[in-house]
Amino acid sequence: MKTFILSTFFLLAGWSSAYGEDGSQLWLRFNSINTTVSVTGVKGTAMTELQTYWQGGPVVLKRQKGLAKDGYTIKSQSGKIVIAAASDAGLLYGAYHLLRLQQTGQSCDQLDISEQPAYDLRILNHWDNPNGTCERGFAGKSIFLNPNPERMKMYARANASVGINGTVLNNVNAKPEALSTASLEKAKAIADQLRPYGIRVYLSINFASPIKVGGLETADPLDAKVISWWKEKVNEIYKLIPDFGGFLVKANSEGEPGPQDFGRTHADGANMLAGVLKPHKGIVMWRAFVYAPQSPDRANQAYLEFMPLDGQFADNVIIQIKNGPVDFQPREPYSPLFTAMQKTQMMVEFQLTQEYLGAANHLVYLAPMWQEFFSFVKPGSLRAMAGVANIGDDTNWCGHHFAQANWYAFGRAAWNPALKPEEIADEWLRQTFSSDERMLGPVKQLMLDSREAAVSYMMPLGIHHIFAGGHHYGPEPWYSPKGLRADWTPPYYHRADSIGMGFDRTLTGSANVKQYPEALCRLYNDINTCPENLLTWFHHVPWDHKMKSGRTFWDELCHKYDDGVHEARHFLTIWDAMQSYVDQQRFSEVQRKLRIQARDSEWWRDACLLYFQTFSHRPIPQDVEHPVHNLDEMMKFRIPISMYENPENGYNK
Ligand code: GCV
Repeated sequence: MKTFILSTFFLLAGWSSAYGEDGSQLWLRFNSINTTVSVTGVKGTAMTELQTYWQGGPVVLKRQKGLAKDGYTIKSQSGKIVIAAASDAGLLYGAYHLLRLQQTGQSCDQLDISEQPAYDLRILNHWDNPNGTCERGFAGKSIFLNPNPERMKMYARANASVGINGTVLNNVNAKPEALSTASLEKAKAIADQLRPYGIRVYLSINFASPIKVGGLETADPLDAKVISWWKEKVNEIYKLIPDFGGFLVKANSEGEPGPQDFGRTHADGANMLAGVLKPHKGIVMWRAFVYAPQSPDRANQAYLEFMPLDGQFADNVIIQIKNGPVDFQPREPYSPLFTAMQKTQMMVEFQLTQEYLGAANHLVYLAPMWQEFFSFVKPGSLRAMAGVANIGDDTNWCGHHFAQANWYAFGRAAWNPALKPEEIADEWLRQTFSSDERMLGPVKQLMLDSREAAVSYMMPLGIHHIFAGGHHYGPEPWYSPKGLRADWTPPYYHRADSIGMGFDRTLTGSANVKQYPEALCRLYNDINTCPENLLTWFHHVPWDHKMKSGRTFWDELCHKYDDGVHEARHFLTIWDAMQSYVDQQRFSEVQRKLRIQARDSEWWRDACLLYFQTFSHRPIPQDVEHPVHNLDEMMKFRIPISMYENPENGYNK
């Protein structure tokens, strides 16, 4: 009785700000009171979740043919709530929808909901290594290293609650041993834990596995022995994991092996694997993240390699393309392959882990960036959505409490890319923190502004890839060690000189603009019509170029960096005022991170402005806060973050 009264108290009062929370419950902070509410109909995970967490009226779960795969309806009928779906997964998504309504405080009286996902495949990509490190991971070790059943269950519930239905367990820089029998047995154990939540597992494979694991002399995709090795391997996988999803492949990219090593094309490689997976209904997600040291413009490379193959891929191959043509930068134009390829199935790869956005130290809500992408690329032109996971074994899963929002938003956007970033942020905040309007309004705004602020203090006006070598955390626009390939150094991208800065990708430059549809090509090609937020992406912009604000380019650059710093400081001020609406533990942990973010933003501004000033030879405008550091100080500064220095990761770019 006492327990019931206490939990009812918390339910009514919300979580008291006096109580600490560690973030381990993510957005699923239900009070499990095992109510006596009747949940009848189809037995399974949907029923269990509702029996444990639903506190409203009676619910009936029923199967209904004719509804879309994974789709569901929720209707109020004669005093009951009826959830109908064609599959167990659909019922589960319906159950979580209902729980979301409960947790966000919405009325569940007159329900008439009908939902179906935009994409069948909504997949997380873990860049987890067999030794437990996570490439570009900032939230501890891999959750798959020693899978803890409770944690796995929470992981599965969290994914299913936002509609994520697939997970690639290992890094795209795949170790051959990912296909050893021992690893496959481990993958089977994880698959068994995730299956009740409608989640399939996939594996990244190393293209040279027939050599490295199978002892063959070649991995030529057209070699009969190689094909039969893959067949046997795939049979072994499906014996262990009958609903195995398929392979994710990084081939001929950043030193990974691939079909080109044997004089074959991406299509030859992808189709061979697709052929062996096909009888099992498996798929191949073949990445288009390719670039070459000799290429005069890295942004051109994927198009050059993949366009000639348009229409040549098997029907169970999907080409997985990063949202931008270079590499998950704070702002990039969309990858032109998305509008160019017409006869090939494509999926977008977003990066949830903030490799280029302040790791787990900066609050950067990514849904606005994805919305921007979808304003250029029609959601219907894609088959699927993949997100590089930001999940690790940290108590709060993602390193930063607000990074959980990116995991959440990814699932919601993969279900419905038309959802607005503010709707998703609202839902997430209500479930994760509170529905108190005094917190909701300001913090939602902070989230919505956060990506643009990060662009301003890191790389405004189209600047890109001026990150510190290797770890990609801070600024190092000067980084250019002797002998390192040029496209792994910032000067390759910013090209600052006495005239101006930026990469000339116009028709008279690298002609990258030509890879875009004609109207965009024209728009981007002309310095006077090119959107200013992509100006130095497409143009070498003279320091005195007149901007829309009336300022010179140099002055605008100074203002942008400085605006970013002020915004980062403002985020801290907003959060500081939230103490009474948020539990103490998460309040302090977020506050500490926001302080780091504000300090880092100064570091970015000072390092970049002082460095670019050595080319512009112009003064920093009077109305801009002047750098508090010196350039040589900045150039000597190295951040000792051990996780970045892990030799296992072998970063040199
Ligand atoms: C998994 C970038 C990252 C690499 C990553 C690569 C990729 O280059 O820095 O860590 O490797 O992208 O997406 O394959």
